[in-house]
Amino acid sequence: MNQHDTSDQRASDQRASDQRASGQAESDLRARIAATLETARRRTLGLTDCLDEDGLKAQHSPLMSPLVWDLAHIGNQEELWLVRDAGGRPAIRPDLDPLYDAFQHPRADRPALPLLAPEPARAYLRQVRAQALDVLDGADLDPDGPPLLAGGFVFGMIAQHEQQHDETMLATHQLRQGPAVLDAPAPPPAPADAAALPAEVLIPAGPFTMGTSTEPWALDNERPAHTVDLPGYWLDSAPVTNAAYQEFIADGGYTDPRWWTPAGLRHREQAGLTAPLFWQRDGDTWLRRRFGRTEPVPADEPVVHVCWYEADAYARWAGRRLPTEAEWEKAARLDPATGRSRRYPWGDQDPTADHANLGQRHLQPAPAGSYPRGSAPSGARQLIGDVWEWTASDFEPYPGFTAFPYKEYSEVFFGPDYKVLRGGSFAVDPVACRGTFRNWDYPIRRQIFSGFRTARDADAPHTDAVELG
Ligand code: AVJ
Ligand code: FE
Repeated sequence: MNQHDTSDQRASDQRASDQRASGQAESDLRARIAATLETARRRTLGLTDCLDEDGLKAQHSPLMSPLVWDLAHIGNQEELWLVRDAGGRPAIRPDLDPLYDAFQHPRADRPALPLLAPEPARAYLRQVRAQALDVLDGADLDPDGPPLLAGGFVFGMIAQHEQQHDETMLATHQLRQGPAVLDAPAPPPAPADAAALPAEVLIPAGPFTMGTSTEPWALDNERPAHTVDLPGYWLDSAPVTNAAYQEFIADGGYTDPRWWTPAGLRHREQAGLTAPLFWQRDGDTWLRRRFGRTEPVPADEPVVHVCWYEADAYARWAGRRLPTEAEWEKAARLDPATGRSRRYPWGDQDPTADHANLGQRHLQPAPAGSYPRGSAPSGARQLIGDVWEWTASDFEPYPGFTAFPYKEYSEVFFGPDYKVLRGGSFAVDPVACRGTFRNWDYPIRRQIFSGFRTARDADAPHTDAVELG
């Protein structure tokens, strides 16, 4: 064999080994997708098997769909994207498309639609899933292939869609009257060092990379990566607690017009806001209803079920402000040692139970100061999990945004009507939560698992920061 043959042989060996490696990577990815879809389905069934037919068909709040609508809508989106679009297969139930199109019927109107009853809806989900898994088996997931399938994007999108509805369904459970049907262990108590955490951490001025162009399952609104330069700012080490929020209430915060924007004031009066949703006064103490049980409001837990106007008013009362979305993301992702933006506050590894309170493992936030292993380099904790954090920012596209794969996922919501929430709650699965993930809602909404933390400019005078306690 001459020199030439040998190098040809080496090149061909290398190609064969690359193919084996990429074949292995692709079968690992296929297995991960199947497991991710299965996790979502187990949660969907867990949230719906626990209620009877009437409980699933009822509208528990005009803000929410009946749970049977979410159920079949999950199946319909999976049919549209995985069976028809990715699989190129014929429609299974085209007659269902208009019923489960979120844009054709507002939530309040959905109970009046001729919806599938629970059992047929479950059968439809099984039928769609069997075909979706069959499509997955034959799909070319090459990261350099067509964008819908590249790296399994559309499968990831549908798993995230189902998990987002699982969070919405959990919010419906929280609004539902009647005896408790869900149960989960309480999160662990705060770690010993939580009480000694500084109230706020400094994020020095400078640029960072916001958004992503490389995360394979990132949705269109998280793209593309771009540089944002920020002045220095201080950010609360942990989300604002119930204890701190009670001080705002006790100080007359709800009725003091100094703390509210004109729109906030109007909404506060119209809606009669006096405390977070699900709270009630009992003599000198506050109680809350949580998934059908009434309990004292835990002092050290992040406040949840507040609207943007309440968060904004609290921040002004505290002599502070809500962080912008860019400030939130810089604190959550920038590694100052390398200048690189990471996937999560702790690094690039997927979240474990030690990093964050995610995935409906617990049906409440963990005490402020929890999850030291999930800390950001700045020392800020619980940026991921526990409560969605309201930011000061409107939901706007990043420079260079392109709608993908459909305008109705993000683009139609851009503009000043919606505020951005970051970081995910105890109710969202890790697949639909990361340092770049953007959620949005109207500033009046508070049935979602929403809390907040506050910030101030680095050059602003220091006011009495509220102690974590
Ligand atoms: C991203 C949570 C605002 O629930 O309206 C579900 C997610 N999009 N089905 C929503 C979504 C389509 C969306 N949020
Ligand atoms: Fe949906």
